[in-house]
Amino acid sequence: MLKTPALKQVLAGIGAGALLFGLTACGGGDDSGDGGGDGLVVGFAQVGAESAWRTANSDSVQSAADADERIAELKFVDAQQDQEKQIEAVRNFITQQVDVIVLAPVVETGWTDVLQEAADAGIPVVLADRGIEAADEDLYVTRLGSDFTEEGRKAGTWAAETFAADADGTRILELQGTTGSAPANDRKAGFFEVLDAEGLNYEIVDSQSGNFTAEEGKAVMETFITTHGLEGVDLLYAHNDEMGLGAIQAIEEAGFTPGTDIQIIIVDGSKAGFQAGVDGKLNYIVECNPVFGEQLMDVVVQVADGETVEKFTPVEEGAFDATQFEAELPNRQF
Ligand code: GYE
Repeated sequence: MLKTPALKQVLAGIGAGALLFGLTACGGGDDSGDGGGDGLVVGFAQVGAESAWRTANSDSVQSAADADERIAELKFVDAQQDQEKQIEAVRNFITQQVDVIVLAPVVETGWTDVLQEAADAGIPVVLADRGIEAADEDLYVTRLGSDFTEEGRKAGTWAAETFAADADGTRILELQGTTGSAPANDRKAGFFEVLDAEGLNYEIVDSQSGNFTAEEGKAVMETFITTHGLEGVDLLYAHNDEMGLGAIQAIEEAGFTPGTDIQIIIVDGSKAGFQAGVDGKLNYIVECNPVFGEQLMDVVVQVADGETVEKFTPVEEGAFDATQFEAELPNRQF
């Protein structure tokens, strides 16, 4: 059977054809779940591969499933940041009667119908990473992931302290994540909540989505520079590393010095992000931790067993300023 980790790893290593053969040989089929005690079949509809964070998250989940004797198979779908593809993946998981569906929803809205279909089929849904709108809270069992609002607050706290003495007002550019995604909505809300609470005198010069990618982050930053110039702009708040790193390129290409001419905050904390910090090109990093695969497998098993779980389990995270970048860089896992 696929229960021994060693065999599963071998099967994973030699590809899908062999994996199908392995399942067939075990008497399971691609179309039948396995709730009978031989290990769980889990469907995972992942957002995409848009960032180092995401790649690390996919690796963490896949290797935790491979190593976990309680998991017979993880069916992994990369939805390329497209909600339609995710909905299709969830529908396929329902048809295949998987034991548990794990969904990292690309955006917060538009899930009611497909999640109701999963509920009607008796298949529990676990949200990993991103959340969905509160109105659909009954349609999933639990969410394991970051507290994005808290991440935004950490960024806001640093900005409010750093610019407290900025008498003529702090001029801010914002690169938002994917429009309608939980981390974009919540990182924005938490950030400005703190700036308002602290009474910072600020102005949002511009705020656009860079869709969490380096390419779009760079392109949007180029537009910001063309439209507004950078003179007198104090701060760039980028909702993830990739967009911040793309923006740094745009800033350099326009002849400015990132980290000095304009201060920069990023969220995630990849190796590349910390390296840019060590190089003096950015000023504050809010950590977002993607390495929760093992924790996720525990939750999946608890949910499959019908145990009561918390509605939300936050992943623990920190934040780092310039005095900490160098010491922290070797600790980064992605
Ligand atoms: O910050 C970003 C990725 O949902 C927390 O998605 C995740 C975010 C992460 O594209 O890099």
